[in-house]
This record gives sequence, C-alpha cells and structure tokens, in this order.
Amino acid sequence: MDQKAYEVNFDGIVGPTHNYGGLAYGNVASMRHGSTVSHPRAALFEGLKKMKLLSDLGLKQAVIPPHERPDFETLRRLGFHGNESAILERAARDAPEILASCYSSSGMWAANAATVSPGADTVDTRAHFTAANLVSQFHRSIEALFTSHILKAIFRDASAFAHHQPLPGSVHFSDEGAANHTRLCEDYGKPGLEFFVYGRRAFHGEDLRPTRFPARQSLEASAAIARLHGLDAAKCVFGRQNPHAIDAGVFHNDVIAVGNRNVLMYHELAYTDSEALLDELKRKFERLCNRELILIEVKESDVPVTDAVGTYLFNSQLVTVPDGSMRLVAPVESRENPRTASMVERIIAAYNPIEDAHFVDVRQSMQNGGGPACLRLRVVLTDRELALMHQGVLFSDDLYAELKQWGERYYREELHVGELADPGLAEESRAALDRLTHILQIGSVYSFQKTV
Ligand code: SUG
Repeated sequence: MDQKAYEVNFDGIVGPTHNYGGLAYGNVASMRHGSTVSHPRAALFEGLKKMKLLSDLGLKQAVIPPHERPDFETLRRLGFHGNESAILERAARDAPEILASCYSSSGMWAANAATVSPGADTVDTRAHFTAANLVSQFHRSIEALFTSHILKAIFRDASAFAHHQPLPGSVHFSDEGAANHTRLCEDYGKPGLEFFVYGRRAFHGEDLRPTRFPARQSLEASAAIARLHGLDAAKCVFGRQNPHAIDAGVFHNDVIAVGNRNVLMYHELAYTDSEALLDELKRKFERLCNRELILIEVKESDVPVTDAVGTYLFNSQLVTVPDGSMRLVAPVESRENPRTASMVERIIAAYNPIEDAHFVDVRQSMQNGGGPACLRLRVVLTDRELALMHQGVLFSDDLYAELKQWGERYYREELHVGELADPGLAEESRAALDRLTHILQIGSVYSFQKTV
C-alpha cells in the first residue's frame, strides 16, 4: 500500500577539525587546497545556514553528528603507541598524511554515508540502509564503523528499519554510498526506480579505465546493495561513468548529474553507452511509475565538464517544495560562472518542474570538493517512520540557534594541518562532541564517552 512519505535531508554537521589535508586523489578541489588554512566555524555555519534554507522552504531536515576525530583507535592500529600526546607527536613527525586522515572531517559529506532504499521499493517494506565502506580513500574508509553505529542510533526500530553491514572492505566492493545512487519516482511514497552508477567492474576485464584518476565505485558493490535491499530488476538500472569525465575530476556521479522524482538532469558526457542507458531509464520508469521521465541534458558545448567540476552545478540539491514544484539549491560558484549561470536561467525558463534556484555559500566544503548535495543523505520516510526515528536530530529553529551557539563556543576560527599535533585540539574536539550528544539527546555514541 502506498503511504504518504517525505524526502528528509540528513546533513552531516561539519566537525570541529575541518581541515584541508589534500587527501582525496582525483578530487581536484581537495588536491588544490591541500595545506591551506581552513575555517571550521565558518564551515559549520555555512552548513547550518543551508539546512535553515531548506527547512524554511518547507522541507523536512535533520542532522547527522560528526565523527570522533582524531581517530586514536586507528592511529593505534597503525602502530602509534603511548599516551595520546605521544601518539600525535609521532604521527605528525613520521606520517603526517596518516595523522591528517585520522583528523579528517570528511564524514560531513553525508551523501557518501550510505545507500538508502525506502520501504516502497524493498521486498519487506522496511527502509534499508547500507553504510558505505568508502575503501577507495583511506581517510574515508575509517568512517564506515561510526556511520553504521549512528544510523542505527537514529533509525533504531527494527520493524521499520533494516541495517546491513558495510560491504567487505576490498576494492572489489568499493562503495561510495548515495553519491552514486539516485532514486526516481512519481511520488516519494510510491515504488521508485533506483539508478546505480559505477566507475569500474572489478571482476571482469577492464576495457574502460580512467587513465589519470581512480574510478571509486564498483559495479559489484552496487549490485550487492540492490540484492541486500531486496530490489527486483524492474526497479534497478546500473549505469557506468564515462572514464574521461572521471579523469576530468568527476569522482562521483553527483558531480555530473542530479535527479528528483520524475526529473533527471545530467551532463551529455556523464555516462558510457548513454543512449542505451537513458532508454532503459525511460522505459523502466514509465513502466513502474506510469508517467514520463523528464530528462534534462546539459551539452558540453553549453557547459564543458571542466566547468561542471569547477562550479559543481550538478551537485545542486533538486528538491520538491510543498506546492509540488521543484527548486535547485545550487552552489554560489555556479552563479559566478557565466556559462553555468546562464544554464540555470535556461533550465528555470524551460518547460519542466524546476521553477527557481537558490544559491548557497558552502565554500569551506567546496574547497574540499563537497557541494550542497554532498552534504546531505536523502532518506524517504513515511509518517510512521518519521515518528519512529530519533527525534533529537530533527532540525528546527531552536536547534539551529543552539548549534550556532555551540559552534561559537567550541569551534576554532582557523585551522592548518600543521596544528593537528596540538593535543589541545583533540581535547576541544571531544568537549564539542560530548556537548553535542546532549543537544541532540542521542546518548553516548562516541568511544570516548564509554566507561570501561
Ligand atoms: O571523498 N573530499 C571528499 C568530498 C566528497 C564529496 N561528496 C560527494 N561528491 N558526494 C571526497 O573526495 C577531502 C578531504 C581532504 O582533502 O582533507 C575529501 O575527502
């Protein structure tokens, strides 16, 4: 039975140790900004302001708390020992890249946290969650455990929510979560088509590898998730990223395409075998949803892939507001580039459901290659599921005010990777996260809060 359902955006709260480690090979913004000075408090506020905008647009909004950083457990597993000051000092001296990885605030890009299939699509009508293993980048692979833990703490009720372990930690099953997953539907509460995008096949002959940068998502990972979530073939399409686009900096599909309900906006060069793929998407969508899929193709001659990567136009959030029309929540960078700015105007003027654009400043995140869409995990929930999830993470004006005060108190204005050895930063980070668990009333989710 179809039920009324909402798309709820769960944004990752930017952590107090947000820094530019230059860690993400193939992500040109991260590579370019490595070792520059970051602004953790401004980054937090930018993210919160975006949430406030979506909430003011009448959308349901929630937060996911940051990961515990530094990750002392991983540092110990990698052979750094002694007390915490000694661990930080030795890691800073012998392996600064490991220290930066264990200090990364990359959990803020919640689009990579998990793949979520709503109950309307799954075999047992529960919402299914698979936390992403993120094995293609070391600093992100250490997110999977806490992500699993926090998703279970938020979506606890086993009659409504099913949680799967992250896929096995091998490059064969390299999984980047919802950044490569788009759900198309007529209405959120009705069955939808789940579009999985991968960059490579792990087990079969590799004919189409990018030559410069890594392809992160494997087909085998996407297929395993479809199996785990109990999605039948009529509800799935698997498409392959164009290796040339990956080489130009398109490390995730959400850097070159965005979809919502019956609309898919994508770049002409996003996929291989584009014609057959789009045909399959249209055919399956029409059969499943009884209506036409609206395809908005952006041509290379209008917006070259390099401009798509430079502005993150496609990393906009495409959302349906309460009057039923759609809005594009785009990064300010896409308004500053004349080609993408004019494309946004043309999309709004054309005959399609997108009626307006809102430009948001998330520059602190953008400088690490994360735009508006990277910062959120979309979770479709029915009224019943909404009532069953943990209520303390739901965004409101009160929570907004409280989180701003919290940031004023605990976040540094500036941070440089050279400061990561400072034991004071680790202390501050813990104090901030400890206070946050009280604000969100989520209990002792961090390892430093557990009593032995
Ligand atoms: O995995 N950047 C992230 C950005 C993730 C963007 N997410 C989506 N497209 N959905 C990444 O490349 C940079 C960290 C550093 O260099 O400090 C980083 O991890």
